[in-house]
Amino acid sequence: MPMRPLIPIFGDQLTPTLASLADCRGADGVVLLAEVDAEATYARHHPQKIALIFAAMRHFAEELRGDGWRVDYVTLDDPDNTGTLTGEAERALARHGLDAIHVTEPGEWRLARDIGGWTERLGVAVHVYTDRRFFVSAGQFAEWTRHRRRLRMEDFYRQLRRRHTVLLDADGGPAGGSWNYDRENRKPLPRTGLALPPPPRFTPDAITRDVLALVQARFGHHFGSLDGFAWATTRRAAERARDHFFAHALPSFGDYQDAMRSGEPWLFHAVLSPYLNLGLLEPADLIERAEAAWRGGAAPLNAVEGFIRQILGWREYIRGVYWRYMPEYAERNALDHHQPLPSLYWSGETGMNCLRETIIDTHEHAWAHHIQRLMVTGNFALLAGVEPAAVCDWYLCVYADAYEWVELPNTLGMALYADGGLLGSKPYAASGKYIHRMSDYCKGCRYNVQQATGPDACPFNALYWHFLMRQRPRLGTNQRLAMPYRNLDRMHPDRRQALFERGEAVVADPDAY
Ligand code: FAD
Ligand code: DLZ
Ligand code: SF4
Repeated sequence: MPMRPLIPIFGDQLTPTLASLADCRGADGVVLLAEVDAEATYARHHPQKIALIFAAMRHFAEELRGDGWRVDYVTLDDPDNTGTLTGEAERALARHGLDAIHVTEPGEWRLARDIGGWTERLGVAVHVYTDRRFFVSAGQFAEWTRHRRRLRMEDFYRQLRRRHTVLLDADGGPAGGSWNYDRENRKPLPRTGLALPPPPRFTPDAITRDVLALVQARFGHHFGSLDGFAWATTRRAAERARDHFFAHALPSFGDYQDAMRSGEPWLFHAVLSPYLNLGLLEPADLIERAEAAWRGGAAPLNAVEGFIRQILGWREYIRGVYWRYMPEYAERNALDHHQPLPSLYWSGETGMNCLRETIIDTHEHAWAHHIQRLMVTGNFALLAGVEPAAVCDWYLCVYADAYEWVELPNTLGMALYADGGLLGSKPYAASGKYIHRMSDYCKGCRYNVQQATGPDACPFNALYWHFLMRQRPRLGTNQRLAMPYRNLDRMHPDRRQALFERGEAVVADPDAY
């Protein structure tokens, strides 16, 4: 008798060409999608994130049925729902009399560990497929790290450009003569005269409205508002979001990638990570389209190269780091930081306007763009010495695109330097000067960004110097910090002392600021 497989599809595997689906085409199997309490609560996800995932899962089930698959969909409010993916796989095997499981590797270590126990627990053969939506498998990345002292994203990215013939000129060199155009991509927004593209927003259909009601009832108490939910929840709508980005934002994406503006969370960003991470969009397709936009004259090279680097470079590299170093990676705390996460991260109640604006965006949209995540909330947590695990938990909860494989290395490694420099050659620590240069936040702030001490001084300023002083034993020999340490040494001792004292006060009670 041929095997009849159960094909479980997790909430971030909503891709019709997924390996387990492609390879089981024609088998007399059953696809299982299950909304389960364990996944919805292992972090206190933003309600918009849960609603996006459930609504996209329900639409994907319809898509698969339309494509001829036999689909079993378990809703969260099904009275027999066991609340875990393992429990639902067990029930589905029995319900349909199936005798094997074919599953694509999950995005998180925690779930991979559970699946590792399925053969014994469920008594059937379990075939785990490599997730072919990524360019580089965990094994290939591990191989790349062998014999390397430093894991430079740039080296990795260039190798992938060559291997997949992306943005190359006729003789195999980088298009336009340079591998990286980042130096052209650090412009603040001009004060006037620049029209921002309208953000693509989608009106919820009946399926999504049902999910919104369910999520409001079950998870409405989590951090975050459901009111403005306007995410795409079908593949077709996600493709419209993609097309909108290419038509309206890509040409200026590079120039203003690092800029921030009050009340404007979207700017020229793609805002495609939630769809990419769910599987509604595919990275290879975005890369091809971006390159075609440049070759067709629709977007400049600095924008297109920057965009492709995020997807082919950073996204793959981050995932590689996650699988290479988990589970130990999640425990790292190289700077020995132990402060609790300030309450302001949940309440948004703070006089520091940059933090307040970023947290309001996050609360309203389950979204903030990269520089807000890195240089505002991330930078403050780093400078204030917050325990990395607490910061990582916050990021995993609050963003619509957050899955541990991508959230953890970005937060623990890139923003907090808690991996001791595996990901970055120096901490992304910055004073208020950086935020002032790249945004208009300081204009509306009760603090004065030009001051470093005194009651009205921008707290980031003293915190920055305080961070350098207290971390000197660990960071003092870092060549990339030589200049700020020289500046610190040139300061009058009284000034150093005043900065240190104000830094101590902010670290002791960040919520008072
Ligand atoms: P664009 O800038 O347009 O980039 C295009 C795509 O490239 C993105 O959609 C995304 O899929 C990918 N990408 C870009 N930067 C990164 C990166 N650093 N790592 C991995 N992929 C990247 N991204 C997530 O997808 N999920 C997270 O949970 C997440 N947590 C983060 C936490 C912190 C502290 C920081 C600093 C960054 C985090 N990022 C995360 C990376 C990045 O901020 C988002 O991917 C980006 O803001 C998505 O916006 P976009 O689609 O407009 O990206
Ligand atoms: C994040 C999430 C949530 C909130 N709910 C579900 C769910 O009910 N069912 C499901 O299959 N997946 C869900 N997910 C996504 C999973 O957490 C994700 O697949 C794993 O963490 C691996 O990345
Ligand atoms: Fe943020 Fe300081 Fe500027 Fe206020 S003055 S917005 S706290 S950087």
